[in-house]
Amino acid sequence: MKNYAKITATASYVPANRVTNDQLSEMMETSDEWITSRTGIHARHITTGEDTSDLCIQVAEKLIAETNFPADSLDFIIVATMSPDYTCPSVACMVQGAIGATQAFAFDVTAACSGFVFGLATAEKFIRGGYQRGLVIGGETTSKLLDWEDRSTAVLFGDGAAGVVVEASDVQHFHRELLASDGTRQKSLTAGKKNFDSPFWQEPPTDEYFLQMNGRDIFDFATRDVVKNISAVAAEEKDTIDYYLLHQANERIIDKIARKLKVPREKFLTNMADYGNTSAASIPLLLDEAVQAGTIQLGSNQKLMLTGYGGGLTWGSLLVTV
Ligand code: B82
Repeated sequence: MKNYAKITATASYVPANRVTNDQLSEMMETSDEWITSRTGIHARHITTGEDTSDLCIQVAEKLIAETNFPADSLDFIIVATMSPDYTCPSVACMVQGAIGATQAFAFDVTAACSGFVFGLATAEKFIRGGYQRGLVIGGETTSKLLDWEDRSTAVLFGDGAAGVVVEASDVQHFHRELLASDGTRQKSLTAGKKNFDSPFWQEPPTDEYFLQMNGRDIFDFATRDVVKNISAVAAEEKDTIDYYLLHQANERIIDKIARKLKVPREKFLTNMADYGNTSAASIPLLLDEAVQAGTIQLGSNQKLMLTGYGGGLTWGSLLVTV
């Protein structure tokens, strides 16, 4: 029976405008040395006119071109984002309309930097339930959520989108998953608060529209809770996993997680040097880059750990073969 899920294609798209640490140092009190030593980030792409839907549409078009199937053969489109163009319509519906995926249902997933993993886990359930083919895309224009006067956050994030095609297969490729959330730690990473200004309730203005994070708290979260999560999903397969693809927030997080798991650092792919933290886009961007480079080959049966962690708090891992 053909209802296991399988990743059959990857694609990505980032805005052309590449902003280096040196360029940021001209705009605010920071330096390449400061950013590089603390984060491992050298540059990021920042949109100059494309919104999240525009990035995601580019990714969807590439995925369709790559796989040679008609857009109307898609059963669903899931977009993971915390920086949608609108609250309504969803970015996923904007993609659906743009590419003519007339038979697909479409919706967004909001789980911050875990969004792609949560979306992919959701897609897997749809395939298990009988749907044949869908897109899962992570896309962000976080630059619109940043306080560009705040050097502690403005240097960390980048814009971009990337995604995968998920199709039905008669062979199992999704082996284990564990998703988690902790809303009691919701204030550790926040963005996008819109204050009420209705005839019935006027909230005092705050700066909570801008992304704010407690670096120490979420760093500890990433290196404690997330390590436990990866261990549980890897179980006795830890050493047979070819690559660990973690959310790309900060090189120091990856270093510490690798050390705590006692897994060679080389098994952890990274690309935040070139893209910064692209939130829900970071894992598919990393996956697509590795596929383009030939490090990961779809159809090769390589075993991958996909792990997201972010605001909410939210976190989770999927153990897949590709
Ligand atoms: S930090 O705590 O300020 N730090 C430790 C590495 C710098 C010396 C910091 C910085 Br800078 C950037 C990111 C983080 C961090 O912990 N990020 C996250 C942790 C968990 C979940 C998501 C993220 C994220 O940034 O997306 C810490």
